[in-house]
Amino acid sequence: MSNQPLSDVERIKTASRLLRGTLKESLADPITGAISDDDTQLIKFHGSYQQDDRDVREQRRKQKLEPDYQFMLRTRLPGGICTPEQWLKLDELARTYANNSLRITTRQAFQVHGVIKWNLKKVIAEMNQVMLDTLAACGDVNRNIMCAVNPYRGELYQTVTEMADKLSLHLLPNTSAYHEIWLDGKPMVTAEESETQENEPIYGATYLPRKFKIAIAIPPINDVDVFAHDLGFIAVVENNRIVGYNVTTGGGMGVTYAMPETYPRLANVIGFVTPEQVLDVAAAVVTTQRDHGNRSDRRLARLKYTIDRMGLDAFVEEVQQRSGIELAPQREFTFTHTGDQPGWVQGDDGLWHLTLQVPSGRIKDADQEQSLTALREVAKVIEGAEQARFILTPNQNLVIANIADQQRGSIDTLLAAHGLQNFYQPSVLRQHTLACVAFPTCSQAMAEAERYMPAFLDRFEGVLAGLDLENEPIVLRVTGCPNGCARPYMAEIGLTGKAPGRYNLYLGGGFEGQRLNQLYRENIDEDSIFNELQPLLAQYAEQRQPNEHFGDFLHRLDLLPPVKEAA
Ligand code: SRM
Ligand code: SF4
Repeated sequence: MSNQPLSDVERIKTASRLLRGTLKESLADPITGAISDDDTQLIKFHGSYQQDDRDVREQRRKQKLEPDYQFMLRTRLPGGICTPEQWLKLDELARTYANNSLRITTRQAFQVHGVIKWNLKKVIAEMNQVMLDTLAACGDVNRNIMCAVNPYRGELYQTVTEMADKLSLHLLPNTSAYHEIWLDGKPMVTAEESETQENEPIYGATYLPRKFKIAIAIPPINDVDVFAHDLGFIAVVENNRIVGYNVTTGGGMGVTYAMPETYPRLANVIGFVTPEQVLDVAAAVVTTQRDHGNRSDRRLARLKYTIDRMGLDAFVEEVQQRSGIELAPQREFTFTHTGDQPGWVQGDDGLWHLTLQVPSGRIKDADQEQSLTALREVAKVIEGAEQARFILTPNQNLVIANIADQQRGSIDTLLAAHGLQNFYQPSVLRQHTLACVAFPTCSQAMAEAERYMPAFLDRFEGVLAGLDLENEPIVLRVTGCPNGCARPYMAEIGLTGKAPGRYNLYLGGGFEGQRLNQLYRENIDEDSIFNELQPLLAQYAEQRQPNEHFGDFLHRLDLLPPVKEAA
């Protein structure tokens, strides 16, 4: 561990009395739409970020008004699964208290944006009425657990989603602060007692040095991007039963441009565990990071840096000692792709599942496509069906799951009536594209992402069509900054925002999510992006081998610059 002084966030966590801070006082303060600086760090653990509308920031500054403060709320939703009743509640909250949209995140959660301070408590309390919470959706704790989305695989799917639930509960903060602050729960302990009588058996009083992320994959589909996670479990299936999991650790995306010592990293496979061993191994990885992670510099605090500092062998040894479990040798696995397949598919049990491709995960009523209304109507239709579920995918898409044959027609009719035909049959490019939120809500955005996609994709589709490449799947991911919220460093083509209208271009990631891409050009505008891509794509069109992906092609022909050894 570092000898440097602790970061300010560590001070705030230490003083917070297990995440209480002065949040109650901040919420009650009538003078401002903001909360105190320290509380802006603590509220993340409760699933919210203080933001302001960046589109009007300058105008309000000129008018000498405080920024247009508002809050984003993110749900904890293991595996992205919710009931039609929960959907209807979120839809109502989005229209009553937020910006008339629901956002499916790249980690299978919902976000609502634009909630003002005075409504925050109401929104969380109403979510609670339908058994939804936002606890630990952000902050230095384990975040929403991602889980493969394949409801058509019956029992296998049920097994992994149950595991995601168990992991989420096992690693949930123990503090009753959430209950007290948002749900008017009676304080279980007084402020003074909280330090001695309430404890966090896994996290301790200062939680983790940094965020922590877990995913569960079922090969051959790597929809969860398991190698981008701090901790991952790859299901090993024998005779249609999950006999255990290969364990992966040390993945992560975030980079700080000015700090060459920061880097994206693919997780390492460290061994195999049985289903009974999963919780203990997960807790051992979490507590190893808790005790060995960097608490001085948050930019170097993720598990990937802890592992590289300790050395992988020493890290694995520590995990084995803490859990009392010796990891078995890893089993074989093969991944074929990361994305989702839109359209209807029938499951092992005869029920039907419809995957809809939702552009950048944004559900809203636009002129042509009214997805907010359409999905509200669908939720009403399937509300009575006990098994029906909505499942958010790691690719910002949506599955309407467990639908009886006789209900398919009415769902199709409703979606068509609201202009969602393209959600069934997006272009091949759009099917493999992710974009983060970025402007106007994200405080970190340097360039547009979600809002830029429609125009960028139109132009890109034109380029691909001109080369007869419109049916070649190419993974494209765009973010407004180097934090990597759409996992751009795993993409065959990745763009990360540098300044308004300017991006870094990364090329050569693996279609299966098992290879990082490489920085190809820095700080270029849209014309330059296409000037760079055009000749490479033209060469790909001419010289690719059957079924060869663009990223693999760039590597085979040695068209990429040498990798800089970040670590
Ligand atoms: Fe993220 C911060 C949005 C998935 C890496 N991310 C943010 C914040 C909260 C900005 C901030 O700090 O003020 C963004 C809020 C924007 C907004 O207005 O909504 C934000 N991240 C998102 C979402 C909504 C992107 C999306 O378009 O879906 C995703 C929410 C996931 C969820 O439901 O929990 C989201 N973020 C990711 C991912 C992808 C993943 O986890 O699979 C990553 C890369 C993987 C990783 O963590 O290594 C990611 N977000 C970051 C980072 C960089 C972390 C790092 O290690 O350097 C930050 C900045 C930070 O933590 O300081 C960040
Ligand atoms: Fe914001 Fe950057 Fe994440 Fe995009 S990648 S949502 S711009 S933090």
